[in-house]
Amino acid sequence: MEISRHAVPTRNWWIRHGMKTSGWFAVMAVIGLTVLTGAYSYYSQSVPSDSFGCSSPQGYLTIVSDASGYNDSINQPLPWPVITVQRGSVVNLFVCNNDGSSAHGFAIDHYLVSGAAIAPGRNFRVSFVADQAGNFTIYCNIFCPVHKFMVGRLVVSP
Ligand SMILES: [Cu+2]
Repeated sequence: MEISRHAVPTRNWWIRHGMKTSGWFAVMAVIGLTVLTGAYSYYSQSVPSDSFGCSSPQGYLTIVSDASGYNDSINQPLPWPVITVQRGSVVNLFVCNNDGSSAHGFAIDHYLVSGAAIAPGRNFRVSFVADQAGNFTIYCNIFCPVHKFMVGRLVVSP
């Protein structure tokens, strides 16, 4: 009688402890999965797989920014690229950051003064009416490894 009374609580203690332990592991597993899922969705938002490669949308002029500047501008006479449009026309630009490691900026005097900082693998679209004629500098508005080579020009002819 005495032995069984002692034995039962001891055995129960181990069972309860075992259940608590497996319960704790289950909680940790759920937390771990949640963290992993969160990390995965953050990662996939940061680096969309379809951005690398820079396939241009219909009707957009494409500017690829990477370690070679804008459209290989480090190997071209600056400003590069030079985009020429008629005054009054709609300008659709697709700026694609194809750089695996560095963000690049994109700004245009008068037309896109606020500029955009484009993370690696991301792209940026901008459309505007070229309502003012003249020469407008296209430039990178954040510091990056090829910063001084990121100088292009938008020419709006009258
Ligand atoms: Cu830069």
